[in-house]
Amino acid sequence: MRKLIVAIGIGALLVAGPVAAAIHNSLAKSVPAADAELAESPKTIRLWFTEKVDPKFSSITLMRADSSKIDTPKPAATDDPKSITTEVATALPPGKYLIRWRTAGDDGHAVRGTFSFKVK
Ligand SMILES: [Cu+2]
Repeated sequence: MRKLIVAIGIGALLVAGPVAAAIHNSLAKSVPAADAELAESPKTIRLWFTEKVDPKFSSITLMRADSSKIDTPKPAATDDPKSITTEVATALPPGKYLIRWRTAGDDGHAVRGTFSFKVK
């Protein structure tokens, strides 16, 4: 009996594992887009996720290529509950920039990621 229960438990894990991973919140798109080459410095950064996000539990960090931070306000809500935004107060000189984001999904799991864009 015990072996059967263990077998069922392992079976349930095998089934649930990939499904649970697939339903984690993730980044759907962004402006600037990943690997974008912009003619002008962006005035805002906006991220769209696959699930609703709470700006209070989210961060958007803008960095230069050397990982030094550029101050941006705390992320704000938008008209879309799956999207958050922040402002870029000063014009970015030509170069490569990184956006590091962090948020949580409906299940409370923290998710994070990084992408880059260029200002020409
Ligand atoms: Cu999750």
